[in-house]
Amino acid sequence: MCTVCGCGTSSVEGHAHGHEHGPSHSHSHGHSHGHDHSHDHPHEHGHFHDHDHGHHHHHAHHHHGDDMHFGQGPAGTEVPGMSQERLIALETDILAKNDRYAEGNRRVLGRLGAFAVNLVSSPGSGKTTLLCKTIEMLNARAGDTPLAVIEGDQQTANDAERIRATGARAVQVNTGKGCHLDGHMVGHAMEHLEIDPASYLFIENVGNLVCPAGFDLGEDCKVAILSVTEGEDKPLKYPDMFTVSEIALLNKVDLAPHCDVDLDLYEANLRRVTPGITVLRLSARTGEGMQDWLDWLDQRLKAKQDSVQAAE
Ligand SMILES: Nc1nc2c(ncn2[C@@H]2O[C@H](COP(=O)(O)OP(=O)(O)OP(=O)(O)O)[C@@H](O)[C@H]2O)c(=O)[nH]1
Ligand SMILES: [Mg+2]
Repeated sequence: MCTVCGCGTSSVEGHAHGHEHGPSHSHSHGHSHGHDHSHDHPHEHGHFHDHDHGHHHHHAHHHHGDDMHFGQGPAGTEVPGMSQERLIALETDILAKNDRYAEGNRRVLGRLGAFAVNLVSSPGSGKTTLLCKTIEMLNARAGDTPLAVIEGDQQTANDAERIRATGARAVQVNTGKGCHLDGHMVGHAMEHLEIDPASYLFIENVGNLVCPAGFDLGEDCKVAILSVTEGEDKPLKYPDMFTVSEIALLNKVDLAPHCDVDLDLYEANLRRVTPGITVLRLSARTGEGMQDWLDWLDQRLKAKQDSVQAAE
């Protein structure tokens, strides 16, 4: 299950591969076999019962006036039929496994001096468009930096095809019912791509403003993409994604004149959630503001290489 949303999709948990050692194993996945692995679900059991709100069972939600809060127990979420203690134990187990894979990925990237970003956003804010424009701009300049892309979506290879159309290498990871990429999936995708030294690895996460925040992939940083059409209140409503992101890209500024949006308020709301966050306003469509993003990437790649060299 996803321990962030409790949605019952299997994740790093229980996968029968048995490799606890991170992604350095060398079995050759063709990624066409649908990973139909079977495992024991720890369902305790998530049936939808008609509960009578008598509160004799262990529900942790609170009523404040007419409002209800389901995230106030120690686990920060509720799954029907599962105790808060059981939820915390499951989450700890799943995230510990995920973190082992993520650490393996981070070691591989560290050895290569490659800089990896995890692009997170709600569906349709412009992650793939931004990546295509970024790749075009990187390719257009002299001495272009090698790069590779991991595309995460529930279904279809559309986004990987859009990336490949730019000439870049990309692998599509379909998560099925899964609502986020995890460290294990990214480890497989990295093996498949054979990441170049001193390169960029762009990871486009599943469009979802909630669950990807909880899963480390071994990336150097998370980049949150928002678009002007989504509304200024999104950082306040979905804060987790912004507290784990180092930089927020406010995309589709070309549409701002057509939307009832206050860009200064958008930015202020981001800073209310994450005071130190870098915010760049840009349009992946027109290219406005894109150079600042490329400069940020270059700076971060250089800093990574300096730290790799210092460690040698
Ligand atoms: N006007 C305008 N449209 C944009 C911009 N960036 C993306 N779009 C459009 O927004 C829509 C969604 O863009 P995508 O790049 O597919 O968004 P995504 O975040 O990758 O979507 P998912 O992968 O489905 O989550 C497309 O119609 C894009 O053409 C922009 O800067 N300006
Ligand atoms: Mg996309």
